[in-house]
Amino acid sequence: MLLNDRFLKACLGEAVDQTPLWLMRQAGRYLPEYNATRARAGSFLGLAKNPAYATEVTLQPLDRYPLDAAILFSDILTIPDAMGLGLKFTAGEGPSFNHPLRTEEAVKKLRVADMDQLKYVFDAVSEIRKALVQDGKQRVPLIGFSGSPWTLACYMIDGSGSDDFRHAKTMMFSRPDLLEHILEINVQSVAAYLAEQVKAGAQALMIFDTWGGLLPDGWYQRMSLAAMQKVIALLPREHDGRKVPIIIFTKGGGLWFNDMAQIGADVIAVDWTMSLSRARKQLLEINQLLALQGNLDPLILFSEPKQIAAAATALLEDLAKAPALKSGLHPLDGHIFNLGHGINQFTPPEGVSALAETVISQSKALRAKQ
Ligand code: 1CP
Repeated sequence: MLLNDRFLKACLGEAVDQTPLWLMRQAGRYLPEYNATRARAGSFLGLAKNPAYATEVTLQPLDRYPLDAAILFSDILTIPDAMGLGLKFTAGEGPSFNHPLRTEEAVKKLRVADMDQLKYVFDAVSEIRKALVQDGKQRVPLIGFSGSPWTLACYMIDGSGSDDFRHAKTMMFSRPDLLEHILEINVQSVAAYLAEQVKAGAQALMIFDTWGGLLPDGWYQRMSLAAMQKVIALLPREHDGRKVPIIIFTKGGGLWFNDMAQIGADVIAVDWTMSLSRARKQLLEINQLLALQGNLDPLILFSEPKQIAAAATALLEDLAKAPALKSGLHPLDGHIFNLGHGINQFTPPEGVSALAETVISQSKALRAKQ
């Protein structure tokens, strides 16, 4: 029933005809049609909390580019919002919370998010699934997502975006018991949230650990990785007779790549600090046969189309020279092309067309060579 299942196949380490492509934050402010819908919705939250608008913007990048997956249009901050922290978006300043967790009393009052408060997200998932169907067939699979327990804790404690998440890290160093209490509640919330997304129709799941890279070695494993491992252990691995692949992403986590490979995920998304050939070799060394996702520097998309094409080609050629994940596969199999982080809001939309054309043509040409 899936017209295009390249993305799911690549996640599970199966052979494909060309490398699947999607982009973190593929729906968003770099697209004029997104800005037009957001203006109609009145605000970011008005958009994200309305399943009809969320569906509309989820499909926008798929109508413009030949992408191989859709990602639910929502935000990682929906969970702390449902916990009662009071999410607001101030124009030009980004998200913030009215009630950040700054005292022991506030931390002890925190409860697992009520899934009824997040019904608008699950409604969006089922509406997007329906909208993806064309002539009785689903165009591409739908990815559901959540922030990691640690990354959510960063926003919950600091109360907004930050360069260093000073309050979250101060709590970690001075009162690790309080942070661990928050993380435990986040683990339960994230697992319930992702499981509900699967029930509503999400066909793969991604956990965004955007701020894991702020942690010292040792603390990362204890505070971020361990919590993601607990989430993964709680998740359904199959739905409707199909496997539901899990993708994990720690921005700045290259040093911990081998640790990340051992917590039960199917795919590791890497940022641009590590080459895919090196990542593939490390996976084979430790015999963890996970797929890879990534990892073009998103700022490449500000260059000329020729330069974008050269960078994407170089990335594919690097992986094509690495050993295959399993015998019988091409080295390019078991890879989902993506950026190393979300697409920048000022990206010229034409840059993405150059990228998509190159990924299709070069990943086919390199496969034909062997
Ligand atoms: O004004 C606007 O229109 C808001 C911009 C915006 C968008 C388009 C925000 C606010 N969130 C989103 C959507 C979003 N966020 C998606 C779905 C879109 C898609 O992928 O197509 C996803 C997956 C996210 C995830 C997200 N939100 C992350 C993790 C991924 C990453 O990029 O690192 C994080 C850290 C957030 C928090 C957040 N939400 C929005 C902003 C501006 C931020 C960053 C805040 C900060 O740290 O300063």
